[in-house]
Amino acid sequence: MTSLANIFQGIENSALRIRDAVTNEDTDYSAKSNQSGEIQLKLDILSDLIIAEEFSKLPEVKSIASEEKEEEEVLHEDGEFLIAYDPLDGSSLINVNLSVGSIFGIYRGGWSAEKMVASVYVVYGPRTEMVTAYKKQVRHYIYRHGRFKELEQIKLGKRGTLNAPGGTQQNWTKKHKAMVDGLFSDGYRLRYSGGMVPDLHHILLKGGGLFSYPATSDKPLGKLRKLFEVFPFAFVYEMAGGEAIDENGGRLLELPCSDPHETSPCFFGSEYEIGLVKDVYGAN
Ligand code: AFP
Repeated sequence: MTSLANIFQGIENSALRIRDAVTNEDTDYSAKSNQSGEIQLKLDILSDLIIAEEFSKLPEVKSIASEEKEEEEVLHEDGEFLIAYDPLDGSSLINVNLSVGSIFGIYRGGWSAEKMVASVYVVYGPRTEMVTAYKKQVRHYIYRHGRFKELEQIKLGKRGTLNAPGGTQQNWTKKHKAMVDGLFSDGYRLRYSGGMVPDLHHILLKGGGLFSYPATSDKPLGKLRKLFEVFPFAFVYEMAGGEAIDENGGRLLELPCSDPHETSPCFFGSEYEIGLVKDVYGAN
């Protein structure tokens, strides 16, 4: 197996263990909070440990950075890849039994977005699915009868029908609210669960739409973390034929990242909806 295939296998192994934990363990809070100040569930900590343990078995993994850890951890000095991950995104949704996910960005030679070589996410819902973006292909797998079975590759249409607007409405700017209202007036349907992984997966599988998490009055730099959430999904969306931009209309994958826990306003979607964002935000 190639080194990356070993990493994908390590992610599959982690995913099955996390899926079991999500199904069987309770959803109590721990006494700790993460770097972003969010109180961690015991399941966040357990998922983080599971992934770190699986990657520590792979000599190709040089170091890991996790949303749940303060600092990068070196696993194998001679390893080739760096992996940033959010072990259990949306974990506050588990006790209401909505879907959650794990997100991985795989880098070679540094943590900057242009050094990303692959990205992967796993959705834990009624079914467990995995999506890998690598070498211009977005592959989709479903866990069925004891193995991940490959389905059709994912491709976004030029224009979709779904609208997933993140953040609290009262904290949106006027132009953002006008844009969201405009999409609804055009017939777009609201699809927002509060879990980035299932919400972005939904848009990818239904052919297109827009997911936005803008700058808001309470979070002027957005909520979603570049390294753990934004860059990996930007990589998937671009490879699926969509676009992923910030509020200035630039590619998210060209943003600098000086701190692993840095955030950015972000927009992911198909060509038509991203064109609208650029119009509204004055980037066209
Ligand atoms: P949690 O991991 O705290 O549940 O947050 C999930 C998340 O980071 C991301 O998955 C969602 O898209 C986003 O937060 C939702 O945030 P809002 O509730 O502010 O829209």
